[in-house]
Amino acid sequence: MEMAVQEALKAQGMTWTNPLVGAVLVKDNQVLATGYHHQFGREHAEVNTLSHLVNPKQAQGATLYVTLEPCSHYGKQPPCCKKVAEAGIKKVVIGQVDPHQIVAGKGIEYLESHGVQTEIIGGTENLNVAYNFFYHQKRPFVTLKYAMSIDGKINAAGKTRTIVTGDAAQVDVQKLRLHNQAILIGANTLRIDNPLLTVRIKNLPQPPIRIVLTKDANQLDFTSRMFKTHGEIWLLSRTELTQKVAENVHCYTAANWTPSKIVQLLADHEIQSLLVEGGSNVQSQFVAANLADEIVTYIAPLVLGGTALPAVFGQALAEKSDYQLLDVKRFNQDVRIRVRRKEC
Ligand code: AOF
Ligand code: ZN
Repeated sequence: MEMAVQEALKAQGMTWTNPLVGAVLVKDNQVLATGYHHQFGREHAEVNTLSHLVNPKQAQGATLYVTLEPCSHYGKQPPCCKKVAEAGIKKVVIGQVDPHQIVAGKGIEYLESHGVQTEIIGGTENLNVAYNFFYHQKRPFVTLKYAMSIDGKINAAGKTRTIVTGDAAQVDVQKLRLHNQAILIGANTLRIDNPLLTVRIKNLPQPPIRIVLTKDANQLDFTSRMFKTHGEIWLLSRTELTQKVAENVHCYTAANWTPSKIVQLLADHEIQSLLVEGGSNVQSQFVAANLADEIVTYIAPLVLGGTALPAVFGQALAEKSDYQLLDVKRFNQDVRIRVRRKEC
């Protein structure tokens, strides 16, 4: 199963709202074939693995290790459980049951009723944290990310951008973006940082949707770097946009875009994950609404001083929020701390 997990990870960032799935076909203690789901819309891990056999007959009597329950529905691809049974596979060892309602145990039922043994061993859930969360909670998994100085500040006083962390930490942020289907910033961050919010370490077929939260979309500076790049951009505004900006720019209006409304909009579009990159006011609204599921903090050995802008600032909390530590990792001079909400 560990090999199957490594297979699945090869497609990081490529499967969009589909899960990462890997598989290994074994017979007589020998690996016959490995495979994974390469890209959203393409063949599933099971079929990809079977396609690597020199002779399809080799599958007869073999055991398939797969990180997720084989699917049972006709979607963009035909049902894998049928292909597995037809191939003559004797047993399927499954990393986790698919939480997606269209499958959710039906793949296992099909296999069992067609003479294929199944065993659920668990342990692959971390491959698809947001996917699992989305189908259980019916809303996207929200991650807050910020970089701060050792004295807890994200920006020096004034209106210019402060580079807090070094290169290695910034590459890590690219990986974080790879795992999210949407990235949110506030209008102030757009103005001050002028970020691209793109993934530059891999060419993604479906890059994360970039979302800007603003009171009035008409006040945004459309000459910002972000608007010169490809990929969808959503503007969440109180007022309608009076001009057409570009094909890739969409404006959604509401009287007040609270975190729960934002999360609902994303859920309606089946977006499973959201990365909130700033600024401190937008992030504090997510914390106050108890909608910050994971917080990723980079801490740099730098003191910005008492007048600089603190992290997650602007909104009082009704009560303190407890998180649990996921891990601590060093990136040269910087340290990354990841915490997750206890209920997640
Ligand atoms: C994948 N890859 O290897 C497996 C999946 O629209 P479809 O046909 O691609 O179906 C997507 C669903 O199929 C997905 O939500 C999950 O429930 C199931 N299994 N999906 O993309 C795979 N095994
Ligand atoms: Zn499938």
